[in-house]
Order: sequence, then structure tokens, then C-alpha cells
Amino acid sequence: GRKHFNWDSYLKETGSQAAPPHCLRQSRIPPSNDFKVSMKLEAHDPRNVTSVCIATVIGITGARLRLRLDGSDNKNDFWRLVDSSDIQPIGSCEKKGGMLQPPLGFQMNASSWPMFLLRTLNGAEMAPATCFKKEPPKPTPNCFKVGMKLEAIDRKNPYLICPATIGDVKGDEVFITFDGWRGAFYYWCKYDSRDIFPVGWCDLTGDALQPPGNNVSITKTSAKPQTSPSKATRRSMQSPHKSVPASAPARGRKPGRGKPLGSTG
Ligand code: MLZ
Repeated sequence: GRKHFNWDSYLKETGSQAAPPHCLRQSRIPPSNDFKVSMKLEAHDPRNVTSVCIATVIGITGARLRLRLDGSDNKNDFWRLVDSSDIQPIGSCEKKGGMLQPPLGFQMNASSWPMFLLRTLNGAEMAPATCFKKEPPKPTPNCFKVGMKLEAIDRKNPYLICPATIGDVKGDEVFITFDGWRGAFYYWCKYDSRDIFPVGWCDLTGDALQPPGNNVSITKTSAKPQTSPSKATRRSMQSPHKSVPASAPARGRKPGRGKPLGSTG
């Protein structure tokens, strides 16, 4: 079977460096996750960020919560760190003079929202304020360099955290590429994005870091050819797409639609 992914040997094999932790907007020690499934809280609607909605904790993974907006469907779950500024205790919105909003795609008639809100909060277990941790400060400036390794959320499969490499740096943005996967998964983000983590993050939170894909060959200039290439390596040698693209697509442009080679979906 496949060996458990190990950053130390992977960094050696690829002759690469981990991004220094101070480059990332993450606490050095991941915050403890004190939430419980079914607790309710307030969250910004990811599809309409000016709206503050009621959300329920559907799952717990490492320092993150899987959230579902009350009154929404089960197709739009999203994940937030317990120290994300997108979440707050119930009552915070009202305290600031705001009003809780129905989520985008509220499944009932808009006029039923006030009654829905009353019912959804009635008898609900509200996450206590102590569960919410302070967001770490923004690092300054952008100190990422091309080639640095990190762990990053796969935005197409946001429950996954995967080994990644900085593919490009432009101003306050970085291009996240996924080791062993083709461009369809790559994305640009702000250097202080909460979706990127230092090497070793998943080990500390207990998240399962995904192993790199085996669809793109990992090259190290000094590497000796293997005497007996693995199945994956042989497959990638036969493939017409052997390596990661030499340059990142322009920011703003949609990434390619291609699936990773050999992907089963
Ligand atoms: N099996 C899925 C998951 C891919 C995850 C890639 N992460 C960078 C697929 O092939 O689409």
C-alpha cells in the first residue's frame, strides 16, 4: 500500500522548503475546538457576505467547523476555523444593531422568516462565547516565495487539506498549486487567506492531510532515476501531461476545466 505521507521526507525528496509559519495568518498552536455538533452560532453567509445568518455545526474537523445555514439546503455546507472572524456567538449581530438575515436561497416564503427565526432559535443549544477564538493578526508583508510548501484547502472539495506549493506571487496574492494535481484545482488567494496553513498543521489539529496526487510527476533536478518506477510514476511517464504548468494563469481568469489525469472523480 501507499506509505503514510511524511513532510520531512517529502521536503527532502523534493528538495524544497516549508513556508515559514510567520508568513501565514494562522496561530502557531492551532486553537482548540470546543464546539459540539448541533450547536448554533451566527455566520456570514458565504454566498452573500453582508448577511449574518444562523448556522448549525454539522461536523467538527480539526480546528474547523462544518456549518449549514438554518433555512438553507444541505448542498451549501461550508467550513470555518474556530478563530474565523466570519463566526460569532448568537446575539452578536443584534448587539451591534444588526438584524439576522435569511440565507441566500431561503427555502420558505420570505414573509415566514421572522417566525422561522423564532422557531429555529427556540430551545437551540447556542455555542458559548468561549468556543470562539480570536483571529490571529494579519502578517505583514507578503513574505511567500515561489516553491515554498504549505498545506491548503482544496476549494473544490473544501473538507480536504492538501500538500501545496506556492506557484507564483503577485503583490498581496499567492498562487496555490496542489502537488500531484493539475491546474483545475489551483487558485489565487490573498497571502493572509485563512485557507492556507503551515506545514505540519494537520498533524497538530488531527486533520487527515491528503497525500499528494500521483497524476503529475514530482521532479527534483538532482534525483536519480528510480530503478523500478512505481505504477503511478509509470502512468505519469506515459501521460502527455508530465509536469505542472511552467507559469500560473493570470489572476482573475477561471482555472482550466480539465480533471486531474487518472482521476476517478
Ligand atoms: N477524487 C476527487 C478529489 C480530488 C482532490 C484533489 N485535491 C487537490 C477528484 O479527483 O476530483
